[in-house]
Amino acid sequence: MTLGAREAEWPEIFTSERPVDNFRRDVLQGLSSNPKYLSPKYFYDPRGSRLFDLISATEEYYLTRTESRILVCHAKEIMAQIPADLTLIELGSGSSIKTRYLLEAGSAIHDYLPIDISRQHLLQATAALVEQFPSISMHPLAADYTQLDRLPAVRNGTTPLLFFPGSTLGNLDHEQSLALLSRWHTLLQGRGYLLLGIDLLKDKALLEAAYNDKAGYTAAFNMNLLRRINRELHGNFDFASFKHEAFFNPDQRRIEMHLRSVCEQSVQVAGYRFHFAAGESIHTESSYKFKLEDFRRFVQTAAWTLQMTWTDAAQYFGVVLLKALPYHEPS
Ligand code: AVJ
Repeated sequence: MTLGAREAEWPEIFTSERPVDNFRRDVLQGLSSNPKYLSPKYFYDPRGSRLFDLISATEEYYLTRTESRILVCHAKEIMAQIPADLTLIELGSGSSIKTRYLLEAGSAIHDYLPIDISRQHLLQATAALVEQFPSISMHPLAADYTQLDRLPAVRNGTTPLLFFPGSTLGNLDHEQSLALLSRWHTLLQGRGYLLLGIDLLKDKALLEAAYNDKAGYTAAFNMNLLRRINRELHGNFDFASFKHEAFFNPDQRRIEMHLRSVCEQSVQVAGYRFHFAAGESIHTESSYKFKLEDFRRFVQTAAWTLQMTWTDAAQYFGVVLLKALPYHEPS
C-alpha cells in the first residue's frame, strides 16, 4: 500500500494542529532569555531524526542498544506483569524500533497508538510496522506528547500501557517531569501502566563520551538546530562561529549540551537581532541521569508506584514498569 493510501487510512495524522507554529515563539523566547536556551524537542526535524538514528548506532552512545537488549531479553516477563488485552500508547515514538520487541512478545497488544511530533517520520515508521504486524490496529497521531490535553480513546475493556523509552524523561528537569507524570496519571484517570527507560548515573567519562561521539554525529545533531532556524525562521546563524559542547554537571546529575559562540557576534532570526558575547552559549539540552532508589520515591509523588525494574548487568540503563495509583477527583 502506498504512503498516499496510508494518509487516507490515518486522517488524524494530517488534521491535528501543526506543532511547527510554536517553533517560532519558543525560539524567540529562548534566544531572548538570559542565559539563552532552545528546547531539545526541536532537534527532530527529518535531518535531526536521521542524525539521532546515527548517534544511536555509535559505540559511545550505549543507551539505545542497552535498552533494546533489556527489552529483547525481558519483553515476555514485562508483558506478564500486565493484564492481557492492552492498548500500547507510545510517546515520542520516532522510528518505533524498540516497539517491535513489545509487539513480538505475544498477543497481549491489540492496538498501537504512536504519538510523535515528526509527522513524516511517524508515517514511515507506522507504515513499516503495519506490514510486520497486520493483526494489530494502528492509530498514529502527529502531536507534541508534552502538550496532550487528552489521550486518544482506547478500545473498551483494554488496559492502557504508556511506553516512553530512551530516557527521554531525562530531558526534563525534575519539576517538569513530575508535572508530565502527573498529567499522564490524570489523563489515564489512574487506570493503566507506564513503561519507561531511564539512563542511570555512572562514571563521568562514560557519560561525556556518549554525547561527544568521535564521528561527530552529536555535534551535527546539536548544530542542526541552527540550520533549522536559518531554514524555517529566516535566520543567519554562521555555523562556523558556534561550537558543540557536552559535559556532565555533577551537582545537577545531568549532561548539558550547549552551542557556544566562539566570538562576539549578532544574529538575525525572524527579523529580530540577538547579540552573543564571545564564549556565550545557548543551552540546547539537559539529559538527567537517575538512581533507581531515588526514582522509586520520585514517581510516587506523581501518583505512580514502581512495580518492577529491569537493568543490564553493568547497571547502565533501567527499564521500569510503573502502575497508576487510584485516581481521586480533585476536591
Ligand atoms: C533521545 C532525548 C534520550 O538525551 O540522550 C542523544 C537525545 N541528545 N544525544 C538523550 C540525545 C544527544 C537523547 N534522548
